[in-house]
Amino acid sequence: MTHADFMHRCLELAMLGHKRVGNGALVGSVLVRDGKIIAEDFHREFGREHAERALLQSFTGDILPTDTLYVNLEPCCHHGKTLPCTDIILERGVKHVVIGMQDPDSRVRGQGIELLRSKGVMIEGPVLRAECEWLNRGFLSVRTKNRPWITLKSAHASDGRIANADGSPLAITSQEQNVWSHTFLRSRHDAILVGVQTIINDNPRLDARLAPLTPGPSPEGRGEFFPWRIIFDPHGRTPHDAHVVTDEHASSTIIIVDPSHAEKLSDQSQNGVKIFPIAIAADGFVWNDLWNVLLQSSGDFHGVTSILVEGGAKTWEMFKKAGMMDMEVNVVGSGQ
Ligand code: AOF
Ligand code: ZN
Repeated sequence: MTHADFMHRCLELAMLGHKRVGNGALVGSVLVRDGKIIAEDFHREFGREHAERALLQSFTGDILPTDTLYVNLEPCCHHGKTLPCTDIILERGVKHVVIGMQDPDSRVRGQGIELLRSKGVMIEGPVLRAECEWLNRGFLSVRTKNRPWITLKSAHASDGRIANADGSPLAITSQEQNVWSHTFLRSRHDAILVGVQTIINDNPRLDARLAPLTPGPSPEGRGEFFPWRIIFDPHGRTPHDAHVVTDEHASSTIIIVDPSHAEKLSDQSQNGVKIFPIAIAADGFVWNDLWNVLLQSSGDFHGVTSILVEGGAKTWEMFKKAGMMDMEVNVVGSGQ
């Protein structure tokens, strides 16, 4: 087993925190002795212990000077919701740490590494830096650009149509393409965003039901990933019987509405739907206000780090015009 193998395991563990860590980082950690993993853990939930602290708290045996701790993010050295990870690393006598990437958080940014080095801990890395940064692209974006990672996804038939002439929905993509989108797009973002017209036209469920079950931290070990669903609805037109506001996951739905129309949606919050009033300018969001709300924690919502924008055309345009995009995926279907 190599450094890369152990770092891969950190990344697998880190992914189990997806959506649960809110606006925080996805982090996994393993402790290796004589080439074997003897303990592992991950950052399980927003506000809970960080990965390496969770590991060192549950592993109560002695740490040997020859043991190596792997973690895909530089250990933090700040007092946040929990105590600094560097404290427990030093307290427990860990002598060798391998990291995957530097922490972009301004409270850490290299200082965690420096501190541990100054106390005689050997730090190696970054190992698998590109993979580590890719897994945490949302967290990186939040910490460096103050906005989530944004992917625009569109689909059109090979003849260019995105709907039937009368505006009714058109099954553009094949089942295989839909499975792919659910697995590699919907399951890999914290939230899916659409404009209200898409809700009115298509009444979509905006879930990842076609993705294979992913390994999960539940006792059963496997779980279904359920993304946040964000509806951009300036005038409060979301139908009261739409799937996204009536199904069992209604509490994962967020409606962004102009404050002057918020009243129209007030009864929807009974189902757990979150109504976020944000002033809407003529050409779309007041972006700073939008990110302020979507990156912050309030109630059982702890912020998002990545958004998949699924349309429709007006919504894509708004994001494109503002340069609010990191990746664009266009699926070309047969439109049968
Ligand atoms: C680590 N290991 O597992 C994570 C780290 O709000 P807090 O207190 O949770 O702090 C959040 C910051 O802590 C986050 O921005 C990042 O710098 C670091 N996250 N650090 O050593 C972890 N999740
Ligand atoms: Zn930490």
